[in-house]
Amino acid sequence: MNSPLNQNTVDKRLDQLLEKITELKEEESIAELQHLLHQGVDPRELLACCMGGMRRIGNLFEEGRYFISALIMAGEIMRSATELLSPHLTPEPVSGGGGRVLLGTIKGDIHDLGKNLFALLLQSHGFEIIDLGVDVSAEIFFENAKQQQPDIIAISCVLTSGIDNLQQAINHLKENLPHPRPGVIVGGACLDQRVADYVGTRQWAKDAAIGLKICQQIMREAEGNQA
Ligand code: B12
Repeated sequence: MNSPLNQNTVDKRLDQLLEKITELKEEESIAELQHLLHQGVDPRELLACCMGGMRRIGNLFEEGRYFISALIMAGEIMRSATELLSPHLTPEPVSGGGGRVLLGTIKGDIHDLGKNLFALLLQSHGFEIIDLGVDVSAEIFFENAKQQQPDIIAISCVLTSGIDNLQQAINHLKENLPHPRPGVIVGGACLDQRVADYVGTRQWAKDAAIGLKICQQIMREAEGNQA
């Protein structure tokens, strides 16, 4: 659906939405999101605006102007926004055709909103998700990988303080899983090339859409090896 609002109006409304989110006005933010969605504004633009709000709240927290209660409220806003936007962001879940993905957030980290968005995107492209939740240790990833035999293990890491646990989990999986080993992909806000090198993985993404492409590539390579 094309938006009846012109781009200038949309940009202005998105700026206002960003302000509302940053000020932690949950009800107003969700009402505005609903309104803009009905006006035909691209849900990806709306999601990007919410994530921008999260970054601003995070920065205010770092500067000591917001406290932990603000992060909790931010999480609630992001959860409601994701619930509202999800059906509009991805096609209907497709069953089969992708691969099996064992997914979890690394030990010490309880952020799950990004992980859940990534799971949703994968499901809508035919992947089956086995979600281990948050605060998942190397041993739990390993035990589940042994039992469930996934094609891919995907680990979310948002906190910088989770990086050592991430490295430990990747080493544990590399050392103990028998060949052919599932592909491992890591993702989340704290990932960059330096972190990926440090934890010992080639496959990483800061963004769920790039993560999906990498998972599809891993599946193509695995099929190529079987042929
Ligand atoms: C909401 C929030 C919380 C909520 C989380 C609620 C929840 N259920 O997830 C709560 C209140 C629990 C929380 C707690 C804390 N938080 Co917090 N939190 C945030 C905040 C504001 C938003 C996070 C969010 O949901 N973003 C939206 C999602 C959709 O984005 P995302 O996670 O980046 O995910 C995207 C990608 O990264 C990717 N992705 C994610 N996972 C994966 C996995 C794979 C495999 C792939 C491919 C892709 C992928 O896909 C998503 C879409 O593209 C951020 C600020 C920010 N800049 O993001 C701080 C932030 C992450 N938190 C921070 C901190 C410090 C904390 C605390 C330590 C605070 C404290 N003193 O207690 C605790 C830690 C608790 C713990 N042990 O985990 C810091 C982290 C700094 C750092 N570099 O380590 C941030 C950056 C704030 C800041 N600027 O200081 N937090």
